[in-house]
Amino acid sequence: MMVAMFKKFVWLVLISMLSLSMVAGTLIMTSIAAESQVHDVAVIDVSLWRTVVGEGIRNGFTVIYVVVENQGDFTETFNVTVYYQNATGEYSIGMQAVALAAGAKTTLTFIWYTKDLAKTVKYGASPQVGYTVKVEASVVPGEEDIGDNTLIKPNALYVTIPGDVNGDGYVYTKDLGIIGMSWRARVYPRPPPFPRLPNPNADVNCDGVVDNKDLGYIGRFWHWYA
Ligand SMILES: [Ca+2]
Ligand SMILES: [Ca+2]
Repeated sequence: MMVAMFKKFVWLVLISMLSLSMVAGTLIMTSIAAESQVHDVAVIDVSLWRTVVGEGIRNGFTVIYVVVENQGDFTETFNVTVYYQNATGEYSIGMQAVALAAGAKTTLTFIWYTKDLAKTVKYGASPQVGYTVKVEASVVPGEEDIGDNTLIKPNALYVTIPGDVNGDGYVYTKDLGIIGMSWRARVYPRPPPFPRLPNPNADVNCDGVVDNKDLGYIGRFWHWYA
């Protein structure tokens, strides 16, 4: 009788130990799975459509294409802000909110009006200096990998004398050649990859077509130095 009860007790202890360890095992597995799930958004590419603009062009603009990606395991909503930098500081170009499912990416479009930007190009400088563009994705709750939330593109946009379409600080035959290559072409913003031609920099007055009006700037500033 005692022996039978003892055997039963031993079995009970063994079974409970086994089920406890199974529960513990499940708990451990669950917590490992939870730990490998992350919150992580990233700015993975920044490209500018027009890369050279004339100083003071009334309707001057370029377009900035920003690719952001949700590299985490949850749907995220975050802000993407684009700034430009020069020697005096950092200024906002625009901000957009974006919602992305896990693993998804998207291209955002920002228009950058350039009329009030001071010239950066100086004839003879090597390399030429342009405005730096910085893109920042806001940190989402629980995010640890925040290094890829910021992407900086140095010399993203060169501002120069109108007609200096290659941005080397001098208005001459090379600029004329670039206008010639895109002559009569319509230029309009489109996401990358950008075609080699037409060259949007050739549209000096930023009205969407390369024509006599753009050639007029070359004539007006012929052989001028920035
Ligand atoms: Ca030039
Ligand atoms: Ca034009």
